[in-house]
Amino acid sequence: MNTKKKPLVIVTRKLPDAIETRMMELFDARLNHDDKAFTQGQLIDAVKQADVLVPTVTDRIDGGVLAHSNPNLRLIASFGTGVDHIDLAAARGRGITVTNTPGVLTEDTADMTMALILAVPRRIFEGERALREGQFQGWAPTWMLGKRLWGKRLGIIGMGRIGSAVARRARAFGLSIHYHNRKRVAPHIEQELEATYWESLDQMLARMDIVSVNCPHTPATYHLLSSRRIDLLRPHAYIVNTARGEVIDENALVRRLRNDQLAGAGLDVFEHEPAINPKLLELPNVVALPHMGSATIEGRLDMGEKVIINIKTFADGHTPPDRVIAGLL
Ligand code: 8YV
Repeated sequence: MNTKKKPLVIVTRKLPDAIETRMMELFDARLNHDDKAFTQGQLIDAVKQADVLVPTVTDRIDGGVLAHSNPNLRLIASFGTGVDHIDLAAARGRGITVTNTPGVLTEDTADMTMALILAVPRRIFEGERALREGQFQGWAPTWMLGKRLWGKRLGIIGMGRIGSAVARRARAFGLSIHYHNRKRVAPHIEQELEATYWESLDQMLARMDIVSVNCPHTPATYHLLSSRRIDLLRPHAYIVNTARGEVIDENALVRRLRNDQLAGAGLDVFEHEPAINPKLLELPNVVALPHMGSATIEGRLDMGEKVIINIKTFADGHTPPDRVIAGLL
């Protein structure tokens, strides 16, 4: 990156005004005022020019795009925590450092996870829809009966920051905490969360009442909830996913739900986002949200702040705080 002049920073989506204003003060920032997601062609144009690219989850920065990057593109400062939309190996190979915005989305995403854990078994959206459609004729003892949360087992897949934050909330709702993770977490965290570790995901799935997906999407977690594993869930179990759609074999999930072999699902993310399998939307026991787990104004400002700090630190010749990979050359 040329440190004499301000770096050319291309931002692919509209960010909060305060973030854009600060970016314009610090950098030669090229913003996307109308917020239309870039096409692959526009991404190629961007990497041909930028010193720094600021993409989001809606941009697919694959090897084909990166093959066009100009030699001054040294940093991809992604606005978001997940980096599955970026071909990290291709970036590293071209000497491009990649940063993300971890930590600042944790509590908001955990809140949304908890909201889905409540909403699906307690049929909150079904009740709301029924009321709006004029079906509420007065209270009845057997109407809109859901399932009690208190005393049930929650199985968390991925006990990182977000998984742990979900566990803390869920304990207050009387759920017992179970988890599967690549590595067992530190004993003091297990004690704090009164969490039971399952080395075998298969065994955990077969015993849970609610399963929450909180792991990143990586080659290792693609379809981690495969058709075979989804079949291990008991028919009264619920699935909640606020991580990435790709972690679940969505066709298999739809099949189980349609055959009444699963009690319900709360989904904030989808395998082919923004396309949603229309069969999912036909099911009353599915709550589908438009990837809004981290959508708070505070969260977006914190994310923007992190992006700025990562760019500024890098431009000043230091290691950015949220480095995912270092570009090697
Ligand atoms: C972000 C997310 O809003 O950070 C993530 O990984 O999934 C979202 O909540 C999005 O990624 C922004 O790029």
